[in-house]
Amino acid sequence: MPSTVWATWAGSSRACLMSSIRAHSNTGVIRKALMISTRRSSIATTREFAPDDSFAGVGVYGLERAKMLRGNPTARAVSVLVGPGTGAPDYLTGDGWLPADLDGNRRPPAGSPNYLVGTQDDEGPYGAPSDAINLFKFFVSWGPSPSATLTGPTQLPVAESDSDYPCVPPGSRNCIPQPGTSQRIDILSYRQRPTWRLAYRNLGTHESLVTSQSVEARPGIASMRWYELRRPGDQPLVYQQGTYAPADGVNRWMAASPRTRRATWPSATACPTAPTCSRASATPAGCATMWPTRCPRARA
Ligand SMILES: [Ca+2]
Ligand SMILES: [Ca+2]
Repeated sequence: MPSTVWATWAGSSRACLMSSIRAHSNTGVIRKALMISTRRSSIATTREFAPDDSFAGVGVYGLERAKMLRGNPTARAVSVLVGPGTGAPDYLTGDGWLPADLDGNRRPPAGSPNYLVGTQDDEGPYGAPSDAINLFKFFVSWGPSPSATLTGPTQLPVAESDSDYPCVPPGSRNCIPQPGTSQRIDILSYRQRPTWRLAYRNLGTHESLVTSQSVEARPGIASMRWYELRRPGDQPLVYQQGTYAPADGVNRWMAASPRTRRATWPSATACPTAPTCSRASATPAGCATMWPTRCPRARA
C-alpha cells in the first residue's frame, strides 16, 4: 500500500535572537525549482518583530529545496532582513512582500534571480510619496558557505489607488460587511499589502508577473487592483494594470492571480460564502471586464 512521508523542518529567523516570525508569511513553492539560478531552492518572506513588538523588518528566506524534497535533515536556509535597522524607509517594506511563484512548465531563463514585489500607497500610513510597485531580485548561492543577496528596488509607478479602507472603528480589522451579521471581515488592504500570490510565467517570448491587492475604489467599497509586470530581469515595466470596481455595491477583495499559458489569467476574489469572480480570457489588455460574477453580494 503506498505511503506518504512527511518531513518538517524547524529553524530560527535571521533575527532570531531578537525577534520572532509572525503570521502573514508568504511562500513561493512550486513543484519544480523556484530559485531559478540554482533550481534547488524555494523562497519565503516574513514580517518579523522584536521582543518589544516593534517591527524588525521583512525577512527573505531561501530554502534548500532539493534537500527538503528528499527529506534531508541537513537542508539549509539563507536570509536577508530589510527593515528600519537597515535604513529602509517604512513605505518600502510596507506590510510585507510577495515572492514569485512559478506557473506552467517552462522554466525561467538560466541564471535568473527570484523576484519579489511590494506595493506602496500615498494614502497608506507609511509616508509613501507616490503609488508604485517595488521590484526586488533575490540571489542564492548554495556553496559550502551559502549566501543570499537582495538587490533593488526598481520602483515602477502605477496608477493612483487607495488602500485605506474605512474599517469600523478606524484602524481595526473589522472592515467588509457580511450579510446577516454585524461582524465584519478583514480586508487586508491597509498598510500596503499585496495579497498572495505573485504569479510568474515564462511565456517563451516574454516573462510575466501578475499580482493584485485590495483597495477602496469607491467610497466604502472594496475592489480588486491588479497588475501585470513584464521584463523583470532587464527592463521591468508595468505592462497593464486595472481596478475591477463596477458600480454594483459589491465588495471584492483579497484577489489571487494565477497565470494561464494563453497569456491571460483569471483573478479570484473572495466573497463571504462563495468562490470566485474571474477575469475573462479574451479581455483586452488593461481592461477590467470580468466574467459574470458568481459572488454573493455583500453590500456596504
Ligand atoms: Ca494612492
Ligand atoms: Ca480611503
